[in-house]
Amino acid sequence: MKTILAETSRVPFAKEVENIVMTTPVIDIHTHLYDPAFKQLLLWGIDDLLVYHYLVAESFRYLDIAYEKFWSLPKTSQADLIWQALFIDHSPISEACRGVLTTLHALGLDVKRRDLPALRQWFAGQTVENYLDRCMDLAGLSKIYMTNSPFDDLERPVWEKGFKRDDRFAAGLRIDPLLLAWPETAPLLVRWGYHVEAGTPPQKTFDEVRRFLADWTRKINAQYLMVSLPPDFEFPARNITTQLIEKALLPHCREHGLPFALMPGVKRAVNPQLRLAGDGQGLTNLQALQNLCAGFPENKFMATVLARENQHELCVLARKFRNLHIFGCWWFTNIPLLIDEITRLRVELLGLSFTPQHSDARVLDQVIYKWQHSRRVIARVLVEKYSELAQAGWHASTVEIERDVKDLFGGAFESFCQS
Ligand code: FIX
Ligand code: ZN
Repeated sequence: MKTILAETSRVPFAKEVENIVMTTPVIDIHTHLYDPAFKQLLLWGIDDLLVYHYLVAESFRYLDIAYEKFWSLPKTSQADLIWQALFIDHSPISEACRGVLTTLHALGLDVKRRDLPALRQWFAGQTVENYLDRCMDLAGLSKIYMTNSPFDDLERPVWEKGFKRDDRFAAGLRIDPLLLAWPETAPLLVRWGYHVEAGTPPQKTFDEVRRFLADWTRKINAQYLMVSLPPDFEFPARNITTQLIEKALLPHCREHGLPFALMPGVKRAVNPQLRLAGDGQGLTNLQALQNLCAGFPENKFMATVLARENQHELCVLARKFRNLHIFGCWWFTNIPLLIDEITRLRVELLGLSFTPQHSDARVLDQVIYKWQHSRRVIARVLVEKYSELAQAGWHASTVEIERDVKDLFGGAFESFCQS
């Protein structure tokens, strides 16, 4: 690796490629951030950075406090424990810890003082409006896709009441409970006026689910529908999940021209005591995705997979199906080692027709580190690829490199959505 880096940094246009990758605006196509109109749902600041579930999981490698005791503490006390365990008692070299430091450093804060109260004081002086501009600017973001769930009791009332939207935020309609917990979700739909009660003929039930999806697609102006799935997801299969997909979701997506984004590979609550930090991952049988892409050529699918071992198979699937757009290095794969490997794999098999990264940020400030770190890795891969072309006598012009990077950073995704 050292040799490759040394060689590529001598390439005459390496600086130019790096500069383009570091400065091209990005469309962040999947986050858990909110339009500021959602008030407290948009998390930001040092305490939320520290209690991020990635850091909670890591801190319990060192903490010996009972899980329930930890959860009973106020957020600042949880953050104190995490800071002490992950930043003071040990050097913060994991990707998620390093991310906190990259973020603070980019904001101009002095991290080497290791002074948590001083950091808190600085954040107390910020206002969300200015801070949002600052974070988007430092991350180089032009647009942020939210994860919007009608099943979220804090989020739903805000949509129902209505608000003036910030046009930098786009909506993704998230439907996990609909597809994965039908027995609990059906009564909710009934309560909201959709006729899916027991005894309703199946076709009428699916029509009513479509009416629900259409109402929410319109209400939030959804740009795609999204679900995360367990590794054992199968399609086709004899169960309600696959029936809802085939008879309600896919017809809805076709009618509205919207992609259906699947995120397979998550094992929810492997350790429930860790709450949000307790999810794991597993290998998915991607035959299900192949069956969807092949069986429904009029539908558009997006996919990111959690297992490293699924990445190659996913790339090969994308080569076979142009109705599949693959994206992001999701969650446990969002570490430099795997971003490098997965981006290389994708470039070598797919050229530029994919979206290498999304941030999955849950705390606004995280977009700074997630994008700075990923941009550096993507730049390294691209410098190498353009220099290999140069060795073959093909010199990419500045305009061509800018075009390519724009595609990787949201252009290819938008074209796919519009196709
Ligand atoms: O399902 C998802 O969208 C996941 O990204 C999250 O549930 C997960 O908790 C996360 O934050 C990963 O980065
Ligand atoms: Zn997510």
